[in-house]
Amino acid sequence: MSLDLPKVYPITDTYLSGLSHAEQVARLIEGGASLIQLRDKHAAPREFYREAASALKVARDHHARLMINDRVDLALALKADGVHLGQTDIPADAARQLLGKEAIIGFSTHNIQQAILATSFPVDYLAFGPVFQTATKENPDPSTGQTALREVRAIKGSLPLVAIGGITFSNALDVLKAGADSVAVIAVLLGDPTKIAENMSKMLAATSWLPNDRGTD
Ligand code: TZP
Ligand code: MG
Repeated sequence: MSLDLPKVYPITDTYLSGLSHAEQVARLIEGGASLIQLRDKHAAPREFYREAASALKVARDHHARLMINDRVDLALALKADGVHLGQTDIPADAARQLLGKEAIIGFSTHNIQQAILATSFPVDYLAFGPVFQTATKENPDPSTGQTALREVRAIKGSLPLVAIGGITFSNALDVLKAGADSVAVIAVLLGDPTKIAENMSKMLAATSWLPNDRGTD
């Protein structure tokens, strides 16, 4: 069955927010988040494991789903809901073998060729971007723009599509109209740690104009 993706898919960032992953998850859930990705490019695996375990407790208490960026081993050990893989992480079929068929596996793509290739992988959603310029990711691929996002929409079949990179309150709806099923966001939600819940619910409101199951108009 196709993954039921919420319109807004927040990703944690401890540098940007200055908060633990668990605290970010608590505030994002307060603002209405139901699927959250833990991303940490700096913490040692042991530290990320400990932090992710606390964050998972918060998520479970509120029936939210939690994804782990990059680390299939952590996702497996913690029984997280799934893993988000990049182009240099272990292959999706190996991750699927380890995590099983119930796990959610997401996969990052940065151009149309990568997206075409990924349609044959055992993944539950494709991420595509950065659609716009982003200051959050180190050494990002070139911005794709919305035309490329439309191209990906045309080739992706029924695979849910997550747009990422530079998404704001003002461009999120356009990105959904261009073909994304969901927007993954970091800076716009976490830049001001006192406003995480408020900004999360504002982003949900900004993206609520299209029905979840909109057709292929
Ligand atoms: N992958 C592509 S862009 C990006 C990642 C992880 C960062 C997105 O962050 P922001 O702050 O929403 O631009
Ligand atoms: Mg990665």
